[in-house]
Amino acid sequence: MTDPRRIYHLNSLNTRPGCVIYWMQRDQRAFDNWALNYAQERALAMHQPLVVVFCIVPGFLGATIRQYEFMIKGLAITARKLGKLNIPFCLLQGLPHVMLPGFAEQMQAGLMVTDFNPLRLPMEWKSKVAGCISIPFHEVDAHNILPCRHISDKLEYAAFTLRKKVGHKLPEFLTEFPSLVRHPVFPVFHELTGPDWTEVMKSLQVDRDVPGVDWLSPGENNASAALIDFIGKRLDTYDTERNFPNLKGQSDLSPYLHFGHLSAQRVAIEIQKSTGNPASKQAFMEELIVRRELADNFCLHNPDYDNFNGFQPWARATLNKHRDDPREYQYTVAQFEQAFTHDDLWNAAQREMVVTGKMHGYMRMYWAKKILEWTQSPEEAIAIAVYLNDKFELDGRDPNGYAGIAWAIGGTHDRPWGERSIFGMIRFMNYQGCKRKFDINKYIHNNPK
Ligand code: FAD
Ligand code: FO1
Repeated sequence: MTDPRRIYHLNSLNTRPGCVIYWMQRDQRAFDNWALNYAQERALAMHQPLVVVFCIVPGFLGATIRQYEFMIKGLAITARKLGKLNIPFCLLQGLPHVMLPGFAEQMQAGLMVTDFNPLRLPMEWKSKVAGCISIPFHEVDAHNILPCRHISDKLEYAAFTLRKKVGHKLPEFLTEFPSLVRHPVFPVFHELTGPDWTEVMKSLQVDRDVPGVDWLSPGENNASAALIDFIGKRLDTYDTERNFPNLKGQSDLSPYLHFGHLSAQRVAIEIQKSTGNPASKQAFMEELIVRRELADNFCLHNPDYDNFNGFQPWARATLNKHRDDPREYQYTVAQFEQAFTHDDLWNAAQREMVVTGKMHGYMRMYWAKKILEWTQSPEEAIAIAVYLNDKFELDGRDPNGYAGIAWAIGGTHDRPWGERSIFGMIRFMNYQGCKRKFDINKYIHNNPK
């Protein structure tokens, strides 16, 4: 059974007999998906059909054809898996509150289930849908191992405050998943022909200037293969190699985790079972559980997660104090986007993101901090960092990104450091520091103009 602490009622209506709809958004997978498991539990209890629906909304937070192609190819794979389990997958195109009420009527639904997402736009979608439907509407946290709404009811100050809450509760939630069963009831009325995926891709109204990437393939199967590959080949050196941009020390799982092709809980279960180097396992679980779930907590409890007002008071004060400090360099968003700065290392990081759709984690810190240094204000810096991150990163438009940018530019989840110009007491990083840490010429050479 799905742990009730994962479930949040978006309205207070009681379930009535009828088809159960899972409105899939963030957790785009058939397996290891608590929201889908819960929807099936409820449908089986009422001997009702179960239907999965996804609403394609063009232009989501600046996403381009790069991210939509990755997402849609992944959805097609999940749709096939669901079809084999007698669970139809329906694709709607348009705003959820416009499309879903009619769909629920048509399906004579008795319950709508959706997954958890702390971002402003998906939350707005949900409250609008809740206002337009007359059936119970339940949200299930299928993204976090420890349900975000349950593990903390406030904005956590830093990793150590959340880690304390995660620590002793983890075994309660880090459990195996129940398996989906072949659904015994199929909706009798509704021509449930699968979507025409080619047509969907062709008709999408999105920016088509950012090419897709070919170094990783989308969908649940490729995500599971990537996890097995990481555990087998790179987990052991994660703690010593993950922060070196010239090494392939990270897992490269973030695009799969972002689109929900892979469950973080599945990752944690498999890492825990592995016989790898304990220091690496611990380091990885810290990032996967504490850092990642801290980002969801940040976005859920901080409405200004993507702007200056969302910084801690100490950070706003120190950045205000240094607001008028002279900037030795200053660039426009176009110059940043074209990697036209004076700094060859920063330009290489920008090119890595533009070309591959995934900048190395260590370089993301340097990259964002230099945008603060080379723009007129922290507000402009955040706007540019969010714009570029969400346009080019496969894993962009994610709480991890907003928390990462707030950390780099506004000291979120960090502490004050020695005061200096422009940064004030926000942690500083510089070219020399990178030069001392790794072979920057090799990194620059690996990300050519
Ligand atoms: P690994 O090191 O293998 O980590 C495994 C998983 O742990 C990641 O997939 C992620 O889910 C989680 N994780 C690791 N580091 C962090 C972190 N610092 N914060 C939160 N979760 C973490 N992450 C995104 O998913 N999307 C973004 O748009 C994004 N933008 C960032 C911007 C800046 C300025 C900074 C400083 C960080 C950003 N991050 C972002 C966080 C982190 O850099 C990436 O999650 C990581 O590099 C993804 O690569 P990986 O999966 O190979 O990481
Ligand atoms: N969620 C949807 O429900 N519909 C969409 O059309 C959609 C597009 C999209 C494009 C890029 C991207 O990175 C995410 C997108 N999402 C969409 C949301 C995504 O599944 C997550 O809910 C959010 O990114 C939060 O992590």
